Amino acid sequence: MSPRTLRTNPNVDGPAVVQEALGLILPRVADASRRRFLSRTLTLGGVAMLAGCSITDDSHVEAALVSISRFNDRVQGWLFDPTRLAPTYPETMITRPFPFNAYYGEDEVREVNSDAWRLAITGLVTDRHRWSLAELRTLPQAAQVTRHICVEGWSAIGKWGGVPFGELLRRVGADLTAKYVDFRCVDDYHTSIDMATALHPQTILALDWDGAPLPAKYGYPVKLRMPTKLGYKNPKHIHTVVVTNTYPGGYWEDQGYNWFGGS
Ligand SMILES: Nc1nc2c(c(=O)[nH]1)N[C@H]1C(S)=C(S)[C@@H](COP(=O)(O)O)O[C@H]1N2
Ligand SMILES: [Mo]
Repeated sequence: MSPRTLRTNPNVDGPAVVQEALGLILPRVADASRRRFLSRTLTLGGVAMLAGCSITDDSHVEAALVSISRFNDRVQGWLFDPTRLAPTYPETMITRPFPFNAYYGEDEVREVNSDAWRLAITGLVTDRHRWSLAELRTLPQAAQVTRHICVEGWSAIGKWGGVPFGELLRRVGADLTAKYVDFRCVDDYHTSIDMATALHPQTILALDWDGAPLPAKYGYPVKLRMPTKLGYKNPKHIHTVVVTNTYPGGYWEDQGYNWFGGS
């Protein structure tokens, strides 16, 4: 299936076409969370691509959806302005208590022993030194009060503090022209981001929540905080960072969530 140029026809009601297409496609998608995801993300361009497929063939529809999502990643990457800042809020607006979320319940939150923990930064970097929490605390720190948006339908304002991530990448001699930064977590969660977002001034390796060390449930010892991306792109309990040109995917991304995940 090849992407095609979409010319909009003034005689066609775009949103109605999307609605009609969804009515045909959604009943064929077995999984409820994928149905919800599709109904939020399918656009007229997506429908135009699907129109080239036989919607009675599941694998054909699946392939079309994956290619729409990849196309969407490229558009978001292209539209992303590396200097534009996400909104910040006064501390009085911090959501208390701040919600917890993970692919498991709060009773299964991982307890990490920070004496044994080290942060490995590997792949396309010159310094493969493994960082202790104390060493990360000696680096310049920044704080932000920003909004976290989860695709499950909630958002909350929090205050995170830590090391500007671009600063850390520069210190380890990372190849800043590499395409991806991959994050592996103590709970086996995994996600990855584009280099432009890794270097964004509001992307921080957070050590603190609300002025104190990150509580276990919010990702102790470190999480990556990016107000320019949706919640699932913000990994908690990180143990390894990999700078790479090989597409790394992620826990939710491999199940159909959009990879760029901008907010
Ligand atoms: N290691 C890890 N990081 C994760 C997740 C997870 O399950 N494991 N869930 C993601 C999702 S979907 C959300 S919304 C946020 C929730 O972060 P919070 O518990 O600080 O609100 O963490 C993200 N990072
Ligand atoms: Mo989320």
